[in-house]
Amino acid sequence: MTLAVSELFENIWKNYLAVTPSAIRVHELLGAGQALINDHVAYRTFNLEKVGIDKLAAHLTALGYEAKDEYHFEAKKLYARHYEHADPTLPKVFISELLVEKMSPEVQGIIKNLVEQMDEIAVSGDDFLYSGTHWQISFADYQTLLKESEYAAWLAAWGYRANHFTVSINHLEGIDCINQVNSIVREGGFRLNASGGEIKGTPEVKLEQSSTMADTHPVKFSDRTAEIPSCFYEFAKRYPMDCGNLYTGFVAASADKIFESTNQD
Ligand code: OOG
Ligand code: NI
Repeated sequence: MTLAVSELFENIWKNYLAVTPSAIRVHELLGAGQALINDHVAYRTFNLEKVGIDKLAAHLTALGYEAKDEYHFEAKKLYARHYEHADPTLPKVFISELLVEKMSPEVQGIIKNLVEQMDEIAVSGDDFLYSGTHWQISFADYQTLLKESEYAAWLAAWGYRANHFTVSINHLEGIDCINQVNSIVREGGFRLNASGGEIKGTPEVKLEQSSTMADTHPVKFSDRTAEIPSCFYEFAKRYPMDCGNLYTGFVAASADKIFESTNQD
């Protein structure tokens, strides 16, 4: 039985809040108690057969989501696709995957070991998109991943949960531009991701984005507990295309910098 789409996102949201308490504060700052519309949520995975993008997307396509554009990230060794629903109030979903074969043999070995620990059936469970990790990893292996791919390390520690939610600036009452959003969030005590500048994208590419740096939260590794970056909040403003409809895709050059919102100091 598949969950109703609203129930699915409510569960994803609760699971995200459990490690991202800042999200409540972001809502207070921007929503003044009103419900906010989320432009998109994002997931990370490995491009291995058992857990590739299609496995995550199956939970969405079953609810009417459709695959749209794809994106390549050469330096970070990632591939991504985004999904949309016909109901424009439902968040788009951006799913990326690490090109495991492009990692060093040592990192490939660690990742394959993690995925081998997973029960095949977990991936098709109703709760998969808010199920977290399905493996044990030592702190030393986490550190090895971190040296080569921050993305791989984050995924190994946090697993299958929304990496971020994204406030749709277009839907905010009384706030129009991303500069305003950034000021409010900064004055609220948050640090913004400054990689490539606080604002990624321009009206010309039809999408402007910014994001907080991820909260930190304790993770239980197999041999110790450590406090590491968890999840963050993003802000997006979309601009109309020539036809008049808002652009609904993503911008690879901007996304490349948004990934860095889970970097450690
Ligand atoms: C995804 C980064 C890309 C966007 O909106 O461009 C992204 C991630 O950090 O997993 O979310
Ligand atoms: Ni995003």
